[in-house]
Amino acid sequence: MLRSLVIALCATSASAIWPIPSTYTSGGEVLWITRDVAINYKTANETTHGYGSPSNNSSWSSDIVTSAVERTYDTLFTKNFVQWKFHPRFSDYEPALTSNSTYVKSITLYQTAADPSTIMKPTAGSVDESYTLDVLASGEATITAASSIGLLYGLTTFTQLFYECNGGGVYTTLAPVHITDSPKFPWRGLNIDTSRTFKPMSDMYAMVDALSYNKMNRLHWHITDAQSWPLEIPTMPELADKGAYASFQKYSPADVAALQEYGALLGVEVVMEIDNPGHTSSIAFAYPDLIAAFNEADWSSYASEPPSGTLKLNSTAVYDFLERLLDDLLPRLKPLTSYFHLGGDEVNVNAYTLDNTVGTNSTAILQPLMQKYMDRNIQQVQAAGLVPLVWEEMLLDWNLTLPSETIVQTWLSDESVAATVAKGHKALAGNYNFWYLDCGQGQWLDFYPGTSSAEYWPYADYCSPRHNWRLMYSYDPLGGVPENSTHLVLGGEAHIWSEQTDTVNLDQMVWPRTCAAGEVLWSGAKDASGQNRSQITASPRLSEMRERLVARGIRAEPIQMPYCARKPC
Ligand code: CP6
Repeated sequence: MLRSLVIALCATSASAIWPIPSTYTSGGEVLWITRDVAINYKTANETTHGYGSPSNNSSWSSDIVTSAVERTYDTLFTKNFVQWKFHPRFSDYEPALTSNSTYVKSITLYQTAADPSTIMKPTAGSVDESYTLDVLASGEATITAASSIGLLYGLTTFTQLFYECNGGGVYTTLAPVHITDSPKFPWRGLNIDTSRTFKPMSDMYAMVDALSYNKMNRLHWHITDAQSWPLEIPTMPELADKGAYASFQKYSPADVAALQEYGALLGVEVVMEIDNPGHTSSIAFAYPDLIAAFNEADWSSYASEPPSGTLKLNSTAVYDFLERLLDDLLPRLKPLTSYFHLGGDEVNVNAYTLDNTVGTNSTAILQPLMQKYMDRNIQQVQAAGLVPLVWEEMLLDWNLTLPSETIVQTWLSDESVAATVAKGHKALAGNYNFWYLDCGQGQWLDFYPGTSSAEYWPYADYCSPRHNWRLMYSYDPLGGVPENSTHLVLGGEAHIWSEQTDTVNLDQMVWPRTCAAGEVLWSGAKDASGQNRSQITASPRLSEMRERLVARGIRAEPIQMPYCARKPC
């Protein structure tokens, strides 16, 4: 009696799937699993591919499944260590491996439809990411999905059912398991800033890994900004030669392409942003004539962050520059993405008083010039076959007319998502009061000559305190959006603006807090009964997710003491 109660408790607390699936039932039977388990891949036309001999067609979809299968073995047997299971407080139940133990006999992957040709650039909504997962007590496991991405997600969930045993071996106590699962939102992203601080490519790959563990599918790469230009543009080598922080802190075309490919295999589309016309003063190191109001001393009159500087708004030289830049970049990105982010945030009209092609801060004069400027950029992005994104200011503050397919990324207020969809546009959520990971890092402006009263500068106040996972978890991208417009909310992104985040603290700054955003985006902010999801039941699951991330090489910070992580304290 006591023992079955303990097992039941253990089974409940161990069903720590993150993000939580749409439906989930489990039992209390033990199954062990070894590297000998066969994983078979059956496609719609009934071809069976055994692991190790995947289809001889070289289509991407079988590469997605093949690499997912390889990672599944690796994860289950070498990256599955949960530290607190070794504490006496949790030694209540560990199954004994005996000669009668039941093993997982086979894992069969059924793909019920052919992958769309866009599978490697999963345009929001175009790839069916759903899956069902069954693990029978007899040891047969099946994952069924319409796409190879669904199979990948099913395998990701499968690995989360298993634990490394204190005495050796890998087991689940949850059989039989039945899961059906599909995402609430098609766009589930992280925005990473590599201009304020450089991130080595190994960090970028690690972010893709961690996103994939959370069934997140977009890495928004805010690659350039005012402080440095680390992106190599072969037709304009001076941009990065002069604009990068250091010659060894640049991203080559091969780096970009390799990250795109790596992401595509893990279901993560890399979406690149070249922020402009604001946030561009790093261009002045190579092309000073294109930039107005680049002023380190009096930056605060012209920008929300030093150094100020903006691409001139009414300049044929700037137009030529933008055309060359996008001509170089977009065709290279196109094979593995459907999107390009054109920025447009935080443009300070006062910068244009120092722009010799404009010479005024009158919005009546600036607005049509901004429309023309953005029209040119958007047309080039669309001509390259990509869907443009812009920050919300272009629509909601500048009141630009944008093609209907343009995706508007909101960040400024609780009303921004509703205001965007009210104008008929698709929106991304990510209010800075909830999903900015950099808030609460304190003052960093002391070195700027224009910041004469750094002690009192209120910057820290409009982005503080630090947003813990619970606050992030309480954010609903659909807040304030009328029922008949929710389809326009594609999802959202957490943001790691990186003034004070580099390779040393990146993992801790992003994980596991971004898991909270990931669950909101995959599972929805509300549970099946329409209530906000409980942080109390999420907490032990997130603690386990954090353990998994650490086991898989991500230095995610703890959200709880091991003593309390699996049971209430
Ligand atoms: N850089 C860029 C930033 C921010 C934005 N864009 C930002 C603004 C306010 C806060 C944090 C970050 N650092 N390019 C806003 C989209 Cl609180």
